[in-house]
Amino acid sequence: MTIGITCYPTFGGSGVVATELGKALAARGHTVHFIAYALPLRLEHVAENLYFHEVRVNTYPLFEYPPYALALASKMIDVVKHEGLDLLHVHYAIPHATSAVLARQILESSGHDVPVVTTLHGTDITIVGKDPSFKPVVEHAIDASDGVTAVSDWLRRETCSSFDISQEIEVIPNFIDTERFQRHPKDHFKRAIAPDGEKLLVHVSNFRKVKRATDVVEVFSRLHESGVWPEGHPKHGQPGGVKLLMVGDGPDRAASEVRAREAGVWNDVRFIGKQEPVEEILSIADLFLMPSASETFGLAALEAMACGVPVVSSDIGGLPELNLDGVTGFLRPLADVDGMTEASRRILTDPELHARMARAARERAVSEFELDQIVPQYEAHYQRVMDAR
Ligand code: GMT
Repeated sequence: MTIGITCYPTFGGSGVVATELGKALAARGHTVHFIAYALPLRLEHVAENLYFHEVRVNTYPLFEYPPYALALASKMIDVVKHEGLDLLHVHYAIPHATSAVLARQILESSGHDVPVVTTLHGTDITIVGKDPSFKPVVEHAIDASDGVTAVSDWLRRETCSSFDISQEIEVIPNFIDTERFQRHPKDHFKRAIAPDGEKLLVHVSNFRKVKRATDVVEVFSRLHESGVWPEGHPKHGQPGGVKLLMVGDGPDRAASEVRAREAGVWNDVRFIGKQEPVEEILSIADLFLMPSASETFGLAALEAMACGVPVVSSDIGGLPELNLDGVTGFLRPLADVDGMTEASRRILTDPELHARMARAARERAVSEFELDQIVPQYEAHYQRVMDAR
């Protein structure tokens, strides 16, 4: 197949999933054309069947808001016509699905038939999509798509209950390359970060409000205060025994830094900004914290699990479909900082429990979310959509 993929190229999990999917489809012999305003971050290698088309929006004094959705639709039309696309697959409904539906309609008049598949990722439904300023347009884009997928069953249910749609939604979960995301031997790195054998907690996000990054610092401060040095360690009973790595950047980073200073744990926390490759950091982690207020899937937690890192997360959205309570980590109610602290302490102070959860996390990533299992589900979805037209 020749497939056009549109996504947000520089921010968020939806762009990561779209890019990894495009690369995987190309590796399986399809031709993939990315159509976006910038080169997707993880599209780091060139291949003969992988193309990138940049959407440029010309500015004009009249345009207080440059009409990106229209420029995107025009670029889609151009790529369909000249590259012979069989299908457009857009990630994140706003405005990508609307642009694709418009492009399809315009193309019909010139005899081109290009079905549109929309993948819903999260905030395009849960936060932005429900906003009255977008809702009717999102509703239309979902219903007018030829196929719609959602990254978790929770998101499918949420979409069906929030919008007046008749479209069927297929759940195709996020996936991971478990070759890349596995525990790599990085002992020297671990010793540099935690020289006294401290346990290392890791948080990776874009530090948007929904990620509740300050809760991560809160949980860490409480663990730090009462100490998790193991029995027999010379510092047993004293504060500390834990370090925290905060990976990524965004609006709440400053507030999290302030909280770490106020709590007096600054010297044991490192904010290291956006990092690639994140699997090297996850390879030295003992615990991953995801206290999000909204998470349709939690790709960052899956990346941690694939690296054999137990996860303590909130029990909202699609997280219970990923992180199994008491098996791959613990789930605690939203904002339950005390509960998350105690859950973390249990994992960090019980080597046998930690080993069991680490093993289960890796096994679950491999058995349920491996790229080679999930990508064929998209291929089958494409085929069904094309056959139905
Ligand atoms: O998490 C973000 O802030 C970015 C956002 C996006 O759409 O780019 O991520 C959403 O999609 C990811 C990939 O499907 C999911 O793993 C995330 O859970 C989801 N984020 C939220 O629902 C907040």
